[in-house]
Amino acid sequence: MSRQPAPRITTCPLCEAMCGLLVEVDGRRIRSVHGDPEDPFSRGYICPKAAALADLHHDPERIRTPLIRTGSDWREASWDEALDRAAEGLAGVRRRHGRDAVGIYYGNPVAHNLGLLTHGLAFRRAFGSRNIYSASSADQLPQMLAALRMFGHFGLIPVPDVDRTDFFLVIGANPLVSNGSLMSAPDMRRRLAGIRARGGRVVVVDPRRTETADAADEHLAVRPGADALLLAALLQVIVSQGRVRLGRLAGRVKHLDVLAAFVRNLPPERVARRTGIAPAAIRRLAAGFAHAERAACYGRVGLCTQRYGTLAAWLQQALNLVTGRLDEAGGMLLPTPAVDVLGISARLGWRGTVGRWRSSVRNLPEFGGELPVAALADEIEHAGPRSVRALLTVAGNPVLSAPNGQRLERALETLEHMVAVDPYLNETTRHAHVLLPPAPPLARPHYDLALNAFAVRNVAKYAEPAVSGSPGQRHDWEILVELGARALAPRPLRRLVTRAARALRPERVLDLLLRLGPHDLTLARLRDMPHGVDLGPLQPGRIAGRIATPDGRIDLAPEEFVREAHDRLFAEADGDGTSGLVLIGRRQSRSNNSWMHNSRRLLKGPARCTLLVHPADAAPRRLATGDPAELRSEAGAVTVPVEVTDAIRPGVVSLPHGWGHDREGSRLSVARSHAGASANDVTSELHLDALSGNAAFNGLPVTVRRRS
Ligand SMILES: Nc1nc2c(c(=O)[nH]1)N[C@H]1C(S)=C(S)[C@@H](COP(=O)(O)OP(=O)(O)OC[C@H]3O[C@@H](n4cnc5c(=O)[nH]c(N)nc54)[C@H](O)[C@@H]3O)O[C@H]1N2
Ligand SMILES: Nc1nc2c(c(=O)[nH]1)N[C@H]1C(S)=C(S)[C@@H](COP(=O)(O)OP(=O)(O)OC[C@H]3O[C@@H](n4cnc5c(=O)[nH]c(N)nc54)[C@H](O)[C@@H]3O)O[C@H]1N2
Ligand code: SF4
Ligand SMILES: [Mo]
Repeated sequence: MSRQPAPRITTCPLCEAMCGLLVEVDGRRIRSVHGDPEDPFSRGYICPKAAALADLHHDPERIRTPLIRTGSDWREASWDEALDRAAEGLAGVRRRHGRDAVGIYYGNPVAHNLGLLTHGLAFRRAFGSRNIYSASSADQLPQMLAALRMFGHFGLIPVPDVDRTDFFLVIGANPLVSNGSLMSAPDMRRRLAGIRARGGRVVVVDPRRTETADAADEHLAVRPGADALLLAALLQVIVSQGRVRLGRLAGRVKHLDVLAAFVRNLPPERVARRTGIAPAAIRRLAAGFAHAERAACYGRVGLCTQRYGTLAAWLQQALNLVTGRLDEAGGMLLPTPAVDVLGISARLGWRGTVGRWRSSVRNLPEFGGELPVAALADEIEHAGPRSVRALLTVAGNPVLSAPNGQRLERALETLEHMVAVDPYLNETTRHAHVLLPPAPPLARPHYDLALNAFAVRNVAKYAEPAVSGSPGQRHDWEILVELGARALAPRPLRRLVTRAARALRPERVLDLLLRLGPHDLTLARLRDMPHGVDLGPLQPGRIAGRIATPDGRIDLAPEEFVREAHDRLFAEADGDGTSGLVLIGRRQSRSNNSWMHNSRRLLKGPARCTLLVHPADAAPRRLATGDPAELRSEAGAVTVPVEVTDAIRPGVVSLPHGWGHDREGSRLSVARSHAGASANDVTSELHLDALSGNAAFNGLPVTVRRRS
């Protein structure tokens, strides 16, 4: 009998919850993945996706050798040849058309990848292109812009202190399924139950009665895109009843008067029709939130990815501020992560920038060096001095993730050169000329540099690779280093540049950053605590010292926001907005954005990519569960099976994104057999949050009809 080796300890890199894992390994084979009961943060909790990390690792269709396109087919190539080809293509376009002609898209998994975080920024800067894109502008950009204007730093996004709050107001988020976002908090079910067990309240504002709403005390089925109005009305009630309490930040806040004057015109009665929420319910919510001993108003993807995303993000934070919830225990706090990313970036002068340049076609603003992904197809298609002629995608699948994926897909076909750093030949990467596949997650060291800055407890954990790498594998960061040196450094210097950049391994950078951090940690000390270390609850009183506006005060009513609100929100409040159907999205426990769909274990069971339709909308269209329906917008149409349910608000239909795996030329046979349709074949790149340029996936006007 052979003895089982001890399981390897690591962290799940699939979502923001940072769950601790125990991985049983047999040689090169992963036998099982379990939750780590000794992880001080997740305490054994995992979701169904963790086990699928083994499927990802062993997936025969995961690309392991670089590929070079030959017409409509691919051939395997050595790293040397593939990197040369990739770099020459990028360098050639740069030489012929200038530095802006090379575009880069960084996808969501970058945030979970230590090496891409330590080396990705320098790589991007080295290219010096104004055509940088990322998933941020399909996600949390409104919250970043609100943070920049209010607090002076785009990363100053406080986290709900869920473990101590008595009133948790959740707007446009479904943490029981998503496992939390800008709120790393494994096992949200336990945490929400904890709030209720100590006599607190959970209120969910969402057009769908979600899993989180089911576990809450109250669900308010808001109409999509009306959150800014709802928040303004909550503020109106609080201001008019004299319940403003600025708390410890009182001396640091300006423009309360401007905010008060603005919300005065938006009482509950005026917004009731557009929000779909009765004035009495709004008043009750305002009173409950203001009265609670400790309260936190949290908003996420549903709040951001809508036409008033930035206004909603601003008013969400304003509500926390005027009720004294910001910087208080049980309210909204700033973590003290072991790597102080906020402090370091502030010291380096990276507080955020807006509008230093604009997209060529629609004049959308740059933010933090990036243009909105909703502008990418424009910037490829138009002929101009700054148009994108070559594209590099790193850990991104924008054909399925960006609004109007079909148009983007057509644009990709016109590129002179495209390189993808990605482990799969999928809907996006099939358009590449060179595919550079990184080592899989369980073969890399792990530390959550970004997500710890948004965790509901201060924790730190470093994990060695759970599985030894295969010969010849390259990590993402190594691929970027090699690619950058070959594309940008003069030939005689390439070896030197590569060697210097490779010597600065992510672990070394991490060690340095830990030493600069507030907990006196080093990599060596973290190595001695392989399950991770608990660094205590979040501390109140940290925000004041982090305010980075020029006058050192928090702006409760940034001028640009108030102007935009005046221009559009009042019209929105009084507009009809009742005609026709609108589309929203949803996330699912056994799905991960646009990928992880090649795991049989995750995909088994009934079809997931269904259109939720309320009975009142289904009946006149003669739609029953299982019927195929055509979902159409001005941008495009898909056919999807219907699921009739009263969990969705009348007038709203919901389709998850990240599906549509039936495109030719991808290598995803399991995903193909559960293809579904891409929600982003229907969403529009023209439907935006005007202030930030963030995609407004939600609240899009659509029609639905039966397909025979
Ligand atoms: N309609 C609609 N669209 C949406 C959303 C929505 O709610 N509705 N949500 C938006 C949001 S919040 C986001 S974050 C975006 C996400 O959209 P993307 O940025 O496209 O990210 P993913 O869909 O996660 O795709 C990940 C890609 O990275 C590859 N990959 C996975 N791990 C690694 C790795 O370690 N290294 C490398 N190099 N590649 C890797 C995968 O194979 C896949 O191609 O989608 C957005 N799109
Ligand atoms: N299992 C799983 N987990 C994930 C992901 C995944 O794909 N699968 N993706 C990860 C990523 S990239 C992210 S960013 C996070 C996102 O984390 P969350 O924001 O918690 O995730 P969603 O489920 O998209 O929740 C958005 C909610 O907003 C609602 N909504 C839509 N429109 C509106 C509106 O106008 N107003 C209001 N109030 N609500 C609205 C939707 O019905 C939905 O319930 O999840 C992460 N975790
Ligand atoms: S919730 Fe699931 S996907 Fe997210 S980190 Fe935990 S195990 Fe991984
Ligand atoms: Mo996201």
